[in-house]
Amino acid sequence: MQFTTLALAALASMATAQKTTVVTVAMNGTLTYSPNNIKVNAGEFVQFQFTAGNHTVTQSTFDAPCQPISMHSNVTGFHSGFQPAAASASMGMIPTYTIQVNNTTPLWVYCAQAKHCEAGMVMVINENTAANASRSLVNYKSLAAKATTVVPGGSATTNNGGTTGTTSGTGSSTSSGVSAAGAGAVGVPSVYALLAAAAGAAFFL
Ligand SMILES: *[C@@H]1O[C@H](CO)[C@@H](O)[C@H](O)[C@H]1NC(C)=O
Ligand SMILES: *[C@@H]1O[C@H](CO)[C@@H](O)[C@H](O)[C@H]1NC(C)=O
Ligand SMILES: *[C@@H]1O[C@H](CO)[C@@H](O)[C@H](O)[C@H]1NC(C)=O
Ligand SMILES: *[C@@H]1O[C@H](CO)[C@@H](O)[C@H](O)[C@H]1NC(C)=O
Ligand SMILES: *[C@@H]1O[C@H](CO)[C@@H](O)[C@H](O)[C@H]1NC(C)=O
Ligand SMILES: [Cu+2]
Repeated sequence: MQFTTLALAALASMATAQKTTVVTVAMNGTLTYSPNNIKVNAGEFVQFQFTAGNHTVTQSTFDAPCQPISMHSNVTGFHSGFQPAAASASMGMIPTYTIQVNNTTPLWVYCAQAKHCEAGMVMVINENTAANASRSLVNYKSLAAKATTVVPGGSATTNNGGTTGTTSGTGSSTSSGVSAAGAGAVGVPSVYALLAAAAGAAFFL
């Protein structure tokens, strides 16, 4: 965990003036996003770090949790694709997925793996219960418990709306991603992931 903190601190200071908020996926192997309720200013980044298991970060509407936002609106939304942590762990790295938040409209997020969403593996960026008291994380989670998970595109490899990469303290890194329009989010140039890895290397050589 230490190297990712350092890499992210370096990313925030070196790669961009915009703040990056880190969300740990599957901390301690649990079906969680930590933290699961964050405030992000327009233009800032959120980096999801997949520490265990084989999970996704996928956008839904509030009213239809566990299903791609594109099924229930004309928004494409973001989807990390499945990110198996073990494959990268053998190289001392973890997969990451980074989105840029365009505005403060609430972004509802779930994991599209098996029944993780039903089990409560959900989160919100910019919850706004002042605008609508019903649209809380607690209520989203309740709806999720009764929902049926759908994988975007029915594919295990779809990836849009952000940038995938790996973060490590070893100095070696790979980064690739596909950018696509998403509600309140936009892809991040892959240079960020590469700079983060390089910065981490500086601390650990
Ligand atoms: C992970 O483990 C640490 C140490 O036991 C604990 O403090 C933390 O709450 C756990 N986090 C989750 C999400 O389970
Ligand atoms: C991750 O999960 C997806 C969807 O269930 C599956 O297709 C893929 O094979 C899994 N990857 C690994 C490495 O287990
Ligand atoms: C998308 O949907 C919103 C409302 O749901 C509507 O205002 C907007 O015009 C639609 N955009 C397109 C391109 O269809
Ligand atoms: C508040 O959110 C709920 C759940 O999405 C929705 O049914 C309701 O219409 C919303 N209320 C207003 C005033 O938009
Ligand atoms: C987010 O920003 C990108 C690039 O500026 C834009 O294409 C996209 O439409 C924006 N999304 C929203 C919901 O405004
Ligand atoms: Cu999951």
